[in-house]
Amino acid sequence: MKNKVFHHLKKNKGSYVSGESLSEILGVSRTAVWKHINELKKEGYVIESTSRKGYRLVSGPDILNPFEIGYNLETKILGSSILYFDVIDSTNNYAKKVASEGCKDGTVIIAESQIAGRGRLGRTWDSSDKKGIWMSVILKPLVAPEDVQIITLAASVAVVSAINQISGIKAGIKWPNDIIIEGRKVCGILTEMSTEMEQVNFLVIGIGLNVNHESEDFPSDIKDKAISLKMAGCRECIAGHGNFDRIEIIKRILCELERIYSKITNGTVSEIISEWKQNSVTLGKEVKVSSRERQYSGIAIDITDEGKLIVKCTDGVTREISTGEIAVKGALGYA
Ligand code: BT5
Repeated sequence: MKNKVFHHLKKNKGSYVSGESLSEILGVSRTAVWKHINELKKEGYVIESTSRKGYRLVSGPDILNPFEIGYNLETKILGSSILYFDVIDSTNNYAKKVASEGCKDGTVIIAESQIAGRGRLGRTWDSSDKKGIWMSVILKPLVAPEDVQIITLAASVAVVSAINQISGIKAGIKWPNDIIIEGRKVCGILTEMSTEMEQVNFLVIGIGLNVNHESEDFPSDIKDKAISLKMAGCRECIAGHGNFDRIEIIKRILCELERIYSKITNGTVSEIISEWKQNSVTLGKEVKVSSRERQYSGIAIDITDEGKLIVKCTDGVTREISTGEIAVKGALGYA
């Protein structure tokens, strides 16, 4: 009921709604309405009330309230269920747990901070409290395990597109799925899956996006290579208090991810590849590839329909790289 009160206040975009009309619409007493308003105020919502005009939503707290994310969310599957934590070890860990217990397709796990945020290959992901978006999306696609790479690429395209729509900032994708602004990493994606007999049971797409960090919020070991949307600027797009609205960004990412994910189900995967290429900061560049076996240098010339990077190596051989790390040569050397 508290959520419904919020929705009606939000719908009226800063105008007053009388206690009487709220009680009529929601079918509860005016005292009950008043109680829910007080609960919202306790959570940090600023709601003006006057006895003549009623209630007016002025602003909300900077927390990722699931009912705010769900408000007018224009998706069919993603965000069908949103589980929210103040602190968690890792949203990917929790996502894998609930997915293996049988949760809804499109369930999203979100946390304000992670104490054991994970990157790939056992690396850590810095997840400062309330500064970023640390979330995992559970998908149950009807694809074979070898086709999962394309969904990871789809996720990076969705994040780049959401960043651009919200902030006007043009981020780029470093293969396979690091998202980069001004040569620094703003977002990392960790895709994990459970498979059985050549079939994917579920997929967890973990997205870590730095949003409202100042440079000093990053630990010293990544200070020179990490950036947030706030640091990247675009002042006119930032809400009055100087921060980006993390809820609007989450909603946009979920919408974009669903838009791009639908290309897998309706067989237009080539469009994902083409969007990825348009946003790539890797193709056409000199790269160094480190795989488990050895290192190669060369030019990244293309990606395959499955998302493998094609590198024309300095030894004359053209190789398709499916795993491993790459460093891309830019103005300041390889990064
Ligand atoms: C990634 O790994 O980039 C995937 C990161 C995925 C994080 C999300 S948050 C929600 C979900 N739950 C989780 O537990 N994880 C996912 P990788 O390519 O291995 O990059 C890791 C490296 O990036 C680290 O070794 C650092 O050098 C650097 N790094 C760590 N935290 C960073 C941050 N906040 N911003 C930029 N770079 C960071």
